[in-house]
Amino acid sequence: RILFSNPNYSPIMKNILFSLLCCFCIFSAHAENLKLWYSKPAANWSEALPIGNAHLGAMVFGGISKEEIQLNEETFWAGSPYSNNNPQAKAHLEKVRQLIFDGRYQEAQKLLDKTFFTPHHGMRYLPLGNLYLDFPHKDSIATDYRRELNLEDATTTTIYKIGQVTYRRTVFASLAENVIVMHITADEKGALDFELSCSSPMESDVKIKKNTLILNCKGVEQEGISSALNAECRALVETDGKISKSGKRLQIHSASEATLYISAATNFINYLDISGNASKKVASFLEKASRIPYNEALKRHISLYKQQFNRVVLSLPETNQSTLETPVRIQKFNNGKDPAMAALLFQFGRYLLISSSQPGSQPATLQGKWNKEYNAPWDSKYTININTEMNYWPAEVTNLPETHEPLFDMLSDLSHTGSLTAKVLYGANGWVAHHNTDLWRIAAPVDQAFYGMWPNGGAWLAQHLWQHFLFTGDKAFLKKYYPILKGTADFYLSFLTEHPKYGWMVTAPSMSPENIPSGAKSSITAGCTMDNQIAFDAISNTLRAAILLNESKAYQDSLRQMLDKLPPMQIGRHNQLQEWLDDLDNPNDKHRHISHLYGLYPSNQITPSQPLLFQAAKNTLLQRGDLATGWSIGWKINFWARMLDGNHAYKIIQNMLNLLPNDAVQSKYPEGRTYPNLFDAHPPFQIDGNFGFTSGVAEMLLQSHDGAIHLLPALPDAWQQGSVKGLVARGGFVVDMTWNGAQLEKATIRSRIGGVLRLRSYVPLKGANLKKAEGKCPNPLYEAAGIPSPLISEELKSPQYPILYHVYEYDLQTEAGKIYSVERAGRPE
Ligand code: FUC
Repeated sequence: RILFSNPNYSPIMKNILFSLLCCFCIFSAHAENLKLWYSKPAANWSEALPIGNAHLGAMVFGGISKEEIQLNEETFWAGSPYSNNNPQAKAHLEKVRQLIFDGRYQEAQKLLDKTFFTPHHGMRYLPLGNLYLDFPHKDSIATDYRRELNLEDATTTTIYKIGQVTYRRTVFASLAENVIVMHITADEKGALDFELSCSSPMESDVKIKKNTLILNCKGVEQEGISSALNAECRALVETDGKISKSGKRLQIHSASEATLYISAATNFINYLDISGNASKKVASFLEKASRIPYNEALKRHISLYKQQFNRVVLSLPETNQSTLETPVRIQKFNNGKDPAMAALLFQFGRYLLISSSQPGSQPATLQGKWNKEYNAPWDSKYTININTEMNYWPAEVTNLPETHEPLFDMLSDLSHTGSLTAKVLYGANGWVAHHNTDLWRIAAPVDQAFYGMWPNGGAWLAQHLWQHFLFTGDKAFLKKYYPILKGTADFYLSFLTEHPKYGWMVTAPSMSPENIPSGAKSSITAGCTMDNQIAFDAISNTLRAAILLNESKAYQDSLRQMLDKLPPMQIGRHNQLQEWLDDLDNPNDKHRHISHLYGLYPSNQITPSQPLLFQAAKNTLLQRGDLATGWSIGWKINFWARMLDGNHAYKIIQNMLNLLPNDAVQSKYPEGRTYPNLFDAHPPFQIDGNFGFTSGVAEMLLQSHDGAIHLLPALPDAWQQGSVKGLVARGGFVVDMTWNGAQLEKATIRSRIGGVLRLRSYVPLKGANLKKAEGKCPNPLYEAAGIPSPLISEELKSPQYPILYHVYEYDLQTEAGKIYSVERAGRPE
């Protein structure tokens, strides 16, 4: 402190001293840096700690006299198999299009509401119930209390003392068996007594069978779709003490330790089949799991978890502030003295992805797998006009490709339901999904035309298939999923219609999610920019896949012809990227959706190789501002990373790491975007913001969408020193990097599948066999999108933009499985 407050030191000197201090701290504090910790039990859900194994989710409160565990089971949803296609739609399609092209948007919207929608707007994800453990302790006499969530082993621990006795509870959701395991110990023989009980917000019934508590819950009807799911949750107790029963409670006395095995199931088998048996399933999970002794169960869980989690390590400088308890770290983040906090939040996103999405599970919903509400916000379903896609942005780049699989399974279901929707609503080929779906894989629009008349959700989601291929080069995967990708292109080939004024082929009816043009009363439109960009990706990526898989030339030609007829991007009179075909943007619009920048991120249609477009996208970003809902802030981190502006991305990170203690005090914390448990606040809690944050940080460190693997493309000044291991680039390159003075020092790259590695860097590099890059991108897995030049509004004539940045580029021929190293060869010119 003396050094920092010394007026004799210049700011540069202070910076150097701070950096040195940070360097020292990286090594001294590492063991603690991946823990969320608290000195008090959770007073509410936003302070409780999430655990999950993708099928089961739980929030652990860590109470002293009363422990609470709030539970979810991923297939417990309202309703039953159904679809929401309105058979009247197709007969009105021509009329709707005519109204749109005549500029009679409100009339079009009314007609759409009447003929394209049904009373069914998606079913909701349900809570299961709460498990309570009542201990004969008084909160007030407990000492040495601490609870934590350790991201390194995916366990939560609560520890405290009553008198001389230390009580410890460890809870984890096993990735090995489908159970949540809770282990409770007292370090004095026989000092552990508690009562176990449960409740549910659902219509439910509790029974006790020997050492097992059984909760049966009924699902609910919604919007006229009858309920067909029931859930059963069981908690089985193993202990060295005695167990007795008192009404609907299990009593455990005179124990030194107890292990609870908790599991749940429903009768859901798949979106068409609900003939399962919840009791049988849960009984078999417990039968298997309870035979495994606690220590062995813990070992198996940790080993599976580490196989995924340990693939990426991000080290940012630790300081004294990094040792403070988590809510205080959030509160103080903006003083700039805790760089490691950003690394914790980055890894928390990876932890949440592992815990909410695994092969064979459902995809993560708006709340991941964690919902306590009887009526969840937005039904906690799948909003596919941004939110579900954002959930999976970190999957490939942060080296967790298996977590992506549930999304691929959902795409496979949607390609079936969506092909009926395409036929019934539009008489179109291929398949379509609109802006929401749910457990039952509905594909027709929901809510109202104003929000939901958007036929591009399926095509956007399907780009995740193509992206998985680019990251892995896995041709067998591409072949398997090609029909789904192709189905989105086929939809556009038959659905797009010629715009009478412009002659381009456009989506109609549609809207730019969930925004309206300045002064308009209806959102309904034709061919808005995001639609054109998604159609471009669906068609051009299908074309690239078709070429690789030797599909017929005639089909390839039909795709090429359609690409030529899509509207180009346009730069409008405020120097912005136009959101609509006409120049209707309001430069003061702060809307959370910046849909037309889909082309900047996640797509690669707007890059520095198109400087006019790149600058127009930047102007749009500046006009929209830096504040927003949680997920929109998450998106903006990715946008600024793609803008190659690390300091601006960091500014957005600061807006994210702003404490909201809980939803009840929202009005006092209008800018609060992170709860004490690090869940992201829309508000309310929505998990996409967490995932957007994680992918945003990855995007600041590594990019691979624009003709090269760009090392440290958007490093902020705030991260002077650091290192990262295990990020993945397209082309199957696993990248480790260290940096100093906010510049790359060294990179080590493992090639998973061989191929040419084109490296891009702001500093000159040296390394064995490194050659100066020449010619066009040598590796199709990370080549640029190749889009037509933008149109520029009359008012703007031809804006001049400066050269953006200087880079060095090198090529390196790689072999599968080999490791290559490069290092800084001097200062940039
Ligand atoms: C979209 C967003 C909202 C919210 C909801 C779940 O409709 O516009 O902000 O995230 O999804």
